[in-house]
Amino acid sequence: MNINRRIQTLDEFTIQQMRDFPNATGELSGLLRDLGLAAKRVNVEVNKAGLVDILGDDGSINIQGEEVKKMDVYANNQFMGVLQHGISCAGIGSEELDDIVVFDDLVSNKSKYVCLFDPLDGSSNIDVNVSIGTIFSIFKRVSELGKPATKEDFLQQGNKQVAAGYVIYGSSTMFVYATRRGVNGFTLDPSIGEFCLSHPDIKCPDMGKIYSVNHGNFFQYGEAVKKYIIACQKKDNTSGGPYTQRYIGSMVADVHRNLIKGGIFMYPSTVDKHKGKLRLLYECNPFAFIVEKAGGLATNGKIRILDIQPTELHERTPLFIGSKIMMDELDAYINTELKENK
Ligand code: AHM
Ligand code: MG
Repeated sequence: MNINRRIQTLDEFTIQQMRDFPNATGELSGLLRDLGLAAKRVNVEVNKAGLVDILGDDGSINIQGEEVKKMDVYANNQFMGVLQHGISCAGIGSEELDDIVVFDDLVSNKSKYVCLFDPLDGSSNIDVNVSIGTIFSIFKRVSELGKPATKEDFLQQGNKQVAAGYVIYGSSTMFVYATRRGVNGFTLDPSIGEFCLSHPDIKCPDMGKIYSVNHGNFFQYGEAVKKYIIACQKKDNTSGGPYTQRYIGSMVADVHRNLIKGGIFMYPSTVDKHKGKLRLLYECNPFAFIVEKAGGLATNGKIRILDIQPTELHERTPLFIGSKIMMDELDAYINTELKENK
């Protein structure tokens, strides 16, 4: 081990970034620090999931009509709790909660940021020891500072995000976040309990060999998507051979892998679900921001995810996201279908 090697923790990194902007107030660093703290607490419990009683369903049904796992509730409470007791967030929206929670106290009302999160995405995978994650999105408020945050603060286009990120609870635990200055990844060093900069300035390769989609839904997808999936399996595509199919069913793990290695992840609309499954505010917007900042693309098949004007907190959207050249290939199939249907 090289003992002279300088390790930079998440907190040191965000403070370092702040030093480049002498007018910065430190609120965003504070918010990221709070999120990092909640992530560490959730990580401890996720790692014990196979051992303790906390594992399993809590029996209730969330706003999306899905069964809630106990760990979802725990993670939601941790993220909401640290942000509420911190001084950098005016309110939150969570995939687990019906409505926004506005903190509405003297300190929080002065905070300029609001945060949306999916506290534990892919939680149906907890019971089988597959990686899961937390996804978050941070906006600057549009409402008046000094007053409570409003719904408009949360229903902003994704291109207004100030920062977005995710935590992956996997073979190691990582905290990855993006600002307009780029994407950086930090791996949790359990021996010191700190996220340490391990993946500076992440770039999504322009081309990859991985396509990720739920093949079980193949016959429910639109014609263009079906044709693209078939093309992914042919010998003569852009990479010069069939792509590799990888789909865990845990978006954080699937998109994280494709971000690092290059690839495309798709959750298209189906015959039954015209808007797909994934939520714009808690899953698609943050990942679209991260992947675009890393040089990739994200659309709903028609427009950029980041240009969608949300109208509801829990709205869903089809999602196509990943390496630029693979996204362009898909786009060509979608455009051909559009022309044929004119
Ligand atoms: P969740 O928010 O209820 O955990 O669902 C989201 C997850 C994503 O992580 C994953 O990509 C997707 O659902 C998988 O869905 P499917 O099983 O339909 O392919
Ligand atoms: Mg989710």
